[in-house]
Amino acid sequence: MLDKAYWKDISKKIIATGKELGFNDVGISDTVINQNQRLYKEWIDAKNHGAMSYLEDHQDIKFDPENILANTKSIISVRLDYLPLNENLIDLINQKDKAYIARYALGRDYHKTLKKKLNHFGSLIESIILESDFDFKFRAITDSAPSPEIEIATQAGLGWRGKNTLLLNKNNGSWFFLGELYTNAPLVFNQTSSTNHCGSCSACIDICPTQAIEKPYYLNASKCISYWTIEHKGTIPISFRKKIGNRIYGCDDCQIICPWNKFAKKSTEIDFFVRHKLNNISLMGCFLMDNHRFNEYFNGSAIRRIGYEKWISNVAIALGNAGHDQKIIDALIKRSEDPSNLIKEHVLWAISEQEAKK
Ligand code: B12
Repeated sequence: MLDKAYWKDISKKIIATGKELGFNDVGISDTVINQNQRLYKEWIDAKNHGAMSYLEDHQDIKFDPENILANTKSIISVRLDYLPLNENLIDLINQKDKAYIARYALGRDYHKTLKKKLNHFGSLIESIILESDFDFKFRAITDSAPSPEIEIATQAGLGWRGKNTLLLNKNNGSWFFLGELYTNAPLVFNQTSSTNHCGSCSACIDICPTQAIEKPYYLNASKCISYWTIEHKGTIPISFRKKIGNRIYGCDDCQIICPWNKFAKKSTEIDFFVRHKLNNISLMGCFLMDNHRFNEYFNGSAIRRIGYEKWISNVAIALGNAGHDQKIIDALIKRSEDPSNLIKEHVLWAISEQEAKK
């Protein structure tokens, strides 16, 4: 029989192993994760999820770990920092001829990196426990199954839920991904939950270009630029197009402005290093890519998942928002008869925006 002292020792070894493996933080959460289930349901009922129907479908299963792994006894939560560079991001958002791409997507698709690292972590834990004859089972998750990742990370002591709804950490800000290992091992949980340090600050709420953070800790996803430029498949409503500015893939404003991100560290994970100078790329360069080049360029990147039509449509909106430039108008006109209705519609809007600035 393995006693509590054994699992306490193993838990410490697991945390140390995770950090050696390159995770920036590791904690262990209780399996009772349903405290916010009622709020989640209210959020869904109010239709904040837009067309992300999976969030609605998961509402009854997301908060019971048994749905992820039978006989779950603990959840290991990890943090992996992704910020590749120290840059003036406010400046970049204001350079209207440049594209702004969410910083999480400048390198390799994080799902691939985290999943691989988590599975490796799980197999290392297996070898630590091996001698005890315990039949260790685990399942690695990062955004890949219905898991309330921020709730779990909070309970594991990795930070607190910020007013922008993201997990914040006093020494590391919020530029990181979360992932979990659901396990059947009775590991020793973190006992001290982090205190909230948002105080009276409302910088994230005030800066959001679309007022998507309707109140502290409450984001209406169907107003979020990240939703419109990544998750939503069809036409972007006219009312959002100007507010999107030059953000062609995701949005980071609520992180850029967060005072705790002054303490964020640059990522050392090679997979997240910038590819193809995407941190500072011109909108025209993005617009002139053909389908083949798009697929080649974004091979292994999260950006490829939105597909070429959406990419060009997003870039067209940003070109419509750029300063008046005849070269932009000429390039847009060349695509104004595009066989894709999605592209055509956004291109025509962009032309009219550019013409109006003449
Ligand atoms: C769907 C989703 C989105 C949606 C909706 C985001 C949202 N805030 O709900 C969209 C597409 C908009 C999105 C955008 C982004 N996302 Co996202 N997203 C998710 C995903 C898959 C599910 C989140 C979810 O369930 N939302 C539904 C709502 C109801 O859940 P919620 O915000 O957790 O709501 C709770 C709180 O509001 C709380 N609550 C309500 N009232 C109160 C009051 C108080 C006082 C408190 C404390 C709490 C509280 O209760 C609710 C129920 O749990 C998670 C991964 C995961 N499986 O958890 C990643 C995740 C949250 N996203 C992530 C990232 C990186 C982003 C972006 C930064 C990407 C980008 N640059 O474009 C933006 C940030 C936008 C933002 N401010 O949230 C990371 C966040 C890491 C971190 N540091 O926290 C996650 C964890 C993915 C990961 N594995 O790393 N995302």
